Amino acid sequence: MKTLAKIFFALLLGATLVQATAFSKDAKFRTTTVHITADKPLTTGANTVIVTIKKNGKPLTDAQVALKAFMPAMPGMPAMSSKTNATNLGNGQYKATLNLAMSGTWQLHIFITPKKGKRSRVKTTLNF
Ligand SMILES: [Cu+2]
Repeated sequence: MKTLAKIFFALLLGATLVQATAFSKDAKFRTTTVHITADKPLTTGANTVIVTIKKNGKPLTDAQVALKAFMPAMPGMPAMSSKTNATNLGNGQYKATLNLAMSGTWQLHIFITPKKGKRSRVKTTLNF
């Protein structure tokens, strides 16, 4: 009975983790909207994020997406920046791993290059 309870709890926890969104942020540029989520809270080091992109309310499925996180120089700290290409997961979702070297406020630029049409850049900030 105890084992069964443990298994049940593990399944429940697993299901919860899959659905959990510890981080969420929205940004917009003209008709392009971006919804950024992460299963875990942002932290120093590698962070996997899912970026959902819509154009005129419809998922943008065929874009090349790159993310650039940067922090300007501060007293006693050089400027920091990391750029990464996102993987297309389909349905307008793109997955990327951001490397954030320290806590604080990061500027995030999302570069979106659709197969057809104009390129766009959506700007936001990440804070942790
Ligand atoms: Cu800094």
